[in-house]
Order: sequence, then C-alpha cells, then structure tokens
Amino acid sequence: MKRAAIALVLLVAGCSWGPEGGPGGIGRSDAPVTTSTSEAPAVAATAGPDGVQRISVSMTDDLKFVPDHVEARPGVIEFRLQNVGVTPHDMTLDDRTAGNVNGGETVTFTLTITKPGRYPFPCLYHAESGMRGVLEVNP
Ligand SMILES: [Cu+2]
Repeated sequence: MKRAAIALVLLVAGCSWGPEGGPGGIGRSDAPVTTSTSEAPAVAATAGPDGVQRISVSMTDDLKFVPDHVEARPGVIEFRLQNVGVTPHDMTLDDRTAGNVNGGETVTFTLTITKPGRYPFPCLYHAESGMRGVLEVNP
C-alpha cells in the first residue's frame, strides 16, 4: 500500500508537462493527420485483352474498401467486389449502384466512364462511417 502511494507520487511528479505537452506530444498528434488521409496510393485497374479494365476490391467488416483508391483510363471498368466479412455492403459510383453485397458474396459491377475525373464510390450503408473510396479516371 505504501509502495503504491510512492509510485503514484513519482508518476505524477514525472508528468510535469501538462495536458498537451511532453516530448513528442504535439508532433505525435500531427503525424497521423498527414499519414492517415484516405489518399492511399492508387491501385490501377488492369486492362484485359478485351479492353475491359478489371480491379478487385474487398469490402470489410471494419467498413473499408480495400483498395479505396483505384486508378483507370476512360472506358469500361469492371469492379470485382468481394465482401470478405459478414456485414452487407454496397458500392455506388457515378449514380449507379452495385446493389447489396452480402457477406461472403462476390459481385461484378461494370461501368463505362468516358470522362476523366475523380469519382467517389461510397458504400451507401456506411458512407457516414467513412466507407468510401475514389476512382481516378486519367486521360
Ligand atoms: Cu458498407
């Protein structure tokens, strides 16, 4: 009991930087902001002999698209959506939807996009929770 009290005193005494101070305190709160933006490196869709660009995207129980940043050229883009968890998901892109994808299901979602640009693809069920990705169509 007495030893615990001393340890507590040392702990409090050692913590003299205040609530937001301490070595690395501010730097550490900055670091995640620059590294955890949703702008992960883009994964390029692969064009097949038929010219269709294909990309596999997983939908996870922690409400993420993996990858969540896809790159393609104008033309036909085929998403192979694999729900690797149990939570149902959706993908909506350019006013079209893949429809409900149940846990364990794989759904093919094919779109033709002719205009270069950035096309967000949220999951309608979990967009509020940050389940969204972006398709970058480059000329
Ligand atoms: Cu979802």
